[in-house]
Amino acid sequence: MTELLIFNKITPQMRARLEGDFAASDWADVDPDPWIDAHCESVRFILTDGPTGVPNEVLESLPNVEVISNLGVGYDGVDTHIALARGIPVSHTPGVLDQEVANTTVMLYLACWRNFEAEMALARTGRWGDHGNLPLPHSPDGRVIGILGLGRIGKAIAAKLTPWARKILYHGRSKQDVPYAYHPDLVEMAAACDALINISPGGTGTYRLINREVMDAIGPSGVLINVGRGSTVDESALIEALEAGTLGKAGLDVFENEPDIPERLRRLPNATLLPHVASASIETRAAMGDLAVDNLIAWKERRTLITPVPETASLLCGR
Ligand code: A2R
Repeated sequence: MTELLIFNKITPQMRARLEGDFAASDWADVDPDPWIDAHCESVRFILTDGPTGVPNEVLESLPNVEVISNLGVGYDGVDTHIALARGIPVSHTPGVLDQEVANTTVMLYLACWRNFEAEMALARTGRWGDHGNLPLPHSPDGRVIGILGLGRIGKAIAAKLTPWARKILYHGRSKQDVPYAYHPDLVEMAAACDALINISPGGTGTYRLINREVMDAIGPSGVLINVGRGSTVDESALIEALEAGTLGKAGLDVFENEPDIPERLRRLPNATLLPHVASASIETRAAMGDLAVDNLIAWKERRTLITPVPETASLLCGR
């Protein structure tokens, strides 16, 4: 009988580790209704990731779930209100991906300013000679960089982008003891910076926080980078702003309806696009996979979690 139900795609290394400790099934491989009828009582553990999440109706049909392990730091696909109400603690994988996401952000930042997607495409066409070089872009040097979400990853991004920054600003719900300038108002920070980087969590609190007003404030010579969640940016307003040139450029790793990227966005020469790969190196994904599996094993062996999410941490008190 299945103890562990897996919703996301996992690496062979993760599967090898899990097979030693759990009887597991993949949700993608089962015929949902008959499978639930046969196995609903036996499932005690769930593994998923941020974008995949756990459908509430499936969770509802599994009465004996004890824990949900989320691969990745963002867990906006898991309804933590329902998990808390059911007494199900949730874990995630913070910390181990900070440097890799910051690496990707630096590459996206530089690629955006220097128009690398178009430059690389031109180099590959074989028409460089006929076409000549593209118009000169502005330099990434000496910029005022604003960070929305100066948490673990935001701080790693700030450190890695320091060589290009004349000044670093940040916005969040609270001021921190850091050597960067706090801006309690997001629109005001957007107006003050050359590049705004989003690395805040997804979910209702940040839903479309980067709206038309924020994009207008970044302005026609400014850059928006999104390595947080697609839901934080109003994607329709973003496409309109990039088409009209009221926002200069965008560098995007995340989108509203992944894996679909709207065709209008894909056609834009002033958008640099990545398929949600900010943490996607062999080493970092291995560390994230290990931590996600370690959390499941910690629960099975000791009824505790190594890296619980704050919303359900109270369920672990006294363990
Ligand atoms: O608001 P604060 O002072 O608690 O700062 C947090 C900020 N944040 C927000 N800022 C503005 N409006 C909000 N509604 C809001 N909610 C949270 O985001 C904090 O500085 C930052 C999140 O930092 P950490 O919790 O350390 O998360 P981490 O590991 O940096 O990952 C951030 C996100 C993930 O949730 C995934 O969506 C993505 O990066 O991979």
